[in-house]
Amino acid sequence: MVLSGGAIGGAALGLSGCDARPDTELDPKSRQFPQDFVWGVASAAFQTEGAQTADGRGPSVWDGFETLPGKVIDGSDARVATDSYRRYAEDIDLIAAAGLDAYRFSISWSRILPSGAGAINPAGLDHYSRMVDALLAKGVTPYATLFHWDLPQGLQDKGGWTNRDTALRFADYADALIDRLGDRLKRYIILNEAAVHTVFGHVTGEHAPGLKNADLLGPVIHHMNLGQGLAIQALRAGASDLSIGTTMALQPCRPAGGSWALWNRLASDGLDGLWNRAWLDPLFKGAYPKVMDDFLKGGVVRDGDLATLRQKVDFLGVNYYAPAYVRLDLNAPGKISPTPPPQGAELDAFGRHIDPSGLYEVLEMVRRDYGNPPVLITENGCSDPFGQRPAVIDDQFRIAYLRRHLQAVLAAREAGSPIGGYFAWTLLDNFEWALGYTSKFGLVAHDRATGVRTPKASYGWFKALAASGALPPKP
Ligand code: GCO
Repeated sequence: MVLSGGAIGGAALGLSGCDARPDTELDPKSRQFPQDFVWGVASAAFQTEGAQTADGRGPSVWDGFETLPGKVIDGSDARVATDSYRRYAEDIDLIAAAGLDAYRFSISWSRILPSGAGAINPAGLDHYSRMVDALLAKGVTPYATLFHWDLPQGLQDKGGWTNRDTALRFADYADALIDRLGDRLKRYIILNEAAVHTVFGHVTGEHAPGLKNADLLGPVIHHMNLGQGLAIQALRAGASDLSIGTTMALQPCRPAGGSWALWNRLASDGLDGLWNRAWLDPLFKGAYPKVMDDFLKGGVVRDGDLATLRQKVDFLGVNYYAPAYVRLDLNAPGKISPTPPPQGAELDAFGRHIDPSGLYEVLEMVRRDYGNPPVLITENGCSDPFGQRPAVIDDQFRIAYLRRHLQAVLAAREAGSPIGGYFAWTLLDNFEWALGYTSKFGLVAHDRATGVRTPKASYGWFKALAASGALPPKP
């Protein structure tokens, strides 16, 4: 998920376009990934599990949100989704049959602590324990995300991430996980795309919890960063042999051109601060970028917090889909409005620019500005054209998208970025948040009527790639 003109209405407003940028086909010297490169697929609990009342799970913010009229465009919900809570063994078989090394999934906080705090639900832990065992039995390494946007409703009722206490409860949740799973589950991703949850959930209202208040940006950003720091500490206290990272939706932020280009540059720098650096700077430097000053007034950051935010991570997870194009708009929240990509740019189903050079650009930013940490690409992929139509099984457009972005990964590695793995988003067509089931990102189609899973051409292509580690050239 990324910030885009289409997603928050900029394109619909017919805003002025950006200066044209040539589309790129990055050209790495070698097409060979190293032997130990990690090939995987990624998913998220709410988008796949279904079984929303099974085994004592409590409600999450998305359970209520998805039932509100108009919030999910096809009127659908995730009560069944891909039924992966029950059918996880089939999913794991598909991953193993593709010869993949790793599966990134997320744990539902409200299965472990049904109201977000208080009594632990052992049946929830049992589920993930069985899943971890099933993965390990097939030789697939589990990577568990702790928070993929499904905050327990009980915590939202007390203010959710606007309330500092949520950060402390997040650490309790991490503690419960490490205690039960830490002997076998060694790889953790703390937050998934906190910027998306912050902006879509608290400013534009397109995602749960559906709030629309730009004043919440500061507290939500800080409390998520604080929760992340505390959760990392809790995990490390529980086991000493973990690999811990966090996943961000990094996007190059590009200004609209034309006569307002200089002003628009202010907007794109501002968005870069809020979207990318408000998360990277605290983690790697123990500080907030200047753009956060106004948002963090009033004692949100307490003494000692910045030291907690700065943690050693074993890797940074980078999710990349498309660049963001913006312009200055004095009437918009944060004075930033999305704007369409350059005229003539190649677009994806969301109307976003398909631009692998943007992935190269954010990887270069991480290398240059943040001490060149180990990186995993924890999500990258593209959707079928929108609509209720059946999945495209011969999905050559997806193969082309993956291939071109993997070229950017190879090029960034050659420039010196230690990128150790790539997780395609996603295994199965699933519940795409506010787009319901109209947007399909899977390497495998999922028939909602029968539950049948049908591999697409991209599944076979990715399987061959994982086996050889050699990226095929442009056909
Ligand atoms: C994300 C999301 C996914 C989306 C994907 C496609 O982290 O962005 O994990 O939930 O499905 O991005 O929009």
